[in-house]
Amino acid sequence: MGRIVSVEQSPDVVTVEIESVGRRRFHAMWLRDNSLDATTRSSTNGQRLVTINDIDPTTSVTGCERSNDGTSITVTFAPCGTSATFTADWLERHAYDVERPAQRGWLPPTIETWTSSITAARLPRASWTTLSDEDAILHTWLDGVRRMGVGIVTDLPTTPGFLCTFARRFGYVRETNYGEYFEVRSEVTPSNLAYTNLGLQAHTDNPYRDPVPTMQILACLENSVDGGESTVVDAFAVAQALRDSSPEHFELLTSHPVRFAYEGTSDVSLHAKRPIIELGPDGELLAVRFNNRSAAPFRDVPFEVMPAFYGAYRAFAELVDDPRFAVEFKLAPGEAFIVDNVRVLHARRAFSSSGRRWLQGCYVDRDGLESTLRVLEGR
Ligand code: NM2
Ligand code: OGA
Ligand code: ZN
Repeated sequence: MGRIVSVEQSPDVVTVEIESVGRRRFHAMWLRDNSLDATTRSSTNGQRLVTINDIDPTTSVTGCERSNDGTSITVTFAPCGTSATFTADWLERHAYDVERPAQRGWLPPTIETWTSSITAARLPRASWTTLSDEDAILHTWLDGVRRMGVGIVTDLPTTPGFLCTFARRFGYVRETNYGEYFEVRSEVTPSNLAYTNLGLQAHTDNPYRDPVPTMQILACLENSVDGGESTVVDAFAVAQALRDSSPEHFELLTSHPVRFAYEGTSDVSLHAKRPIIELGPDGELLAVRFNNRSAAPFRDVPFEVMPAFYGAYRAFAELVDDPRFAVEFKLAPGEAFIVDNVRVLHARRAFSSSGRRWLQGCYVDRDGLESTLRVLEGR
């Protein structure tokens, strides 16, 4: 942890020099708004007690004292007259006077993109026998899932619905029209092409839903068919590869929304309008939505741009199908995988009608998983 070696103040800005970090500037207004004193933040739950309108717009810094050991500074403000202490560690973690990625489609350092070379052996993997009651094992596995966007669990009971017990170990199940969980097996009158023995191109689930489910679990109860292998593809790696090889294609897919729809049963009509590659306002790569079965007619791309847009869509899809991005495995009964459903695509190979294949699936919200992980990390 860095020590504050020096501090300078002006009415508008406090500048701290943090050992082995560097110079970081903070505005008076920002420091006042983020004060951690008991009149600004509730000491029981940490929530802010004041609104921005409670803070004088002319707020300035009238004093700034460094503690003798350099672990904190205490800042005094006018005209309110309050003071607040900020630790070096807190200032370092919340600094905004930092270099930012220049390139659109950047990812935070918590994310590691991957391609086929990692192979299934290097996917985050844990056994339910230990994951179920050892927090250290859960912590390591969730950390891997956050970094890679995918994880495998083995030794799950093949009791129907057990995947929800697994999901509740770290998060909350997201119920949809498909149920709390759903049966994935070949049916005579399927309400969805997933419920057939056809191969499925790598895809994200439910892009026709807004908000889209952010995680999916698929658990295997039976698998004695020929075929039916599972594949996962890191669509963040694909999107960045597209950006690096054809920036104009990347630009097209990020700057025009497409439509997705599902109307597979008479009681459902789900529609959403979102880009295939979604960037945040600061250019961060946030989400990919890709599903050939539920793509609806695109009608938000101008007539003049549509041919180029199709070129970009095809270029992206060719990379999605390129084996150099795919990691393949075959689920055995008692095994399950989880994917970040706005990052990692999943596919399956077609399978024979001889033998039996039975998976169960459910959706989970990623924010709950990340919350559990932060708590395990000690925040
Ligand atoms: N199922 C498995 O998003 C999709 O339509 C893919 C979803 C039917 C819940 C399949
Ligand atoms: C799904 C799906 C894959 C499989 O149900 O969403 O993609 O292996 N299934 O059956
Ligand atoms: Zn799917």
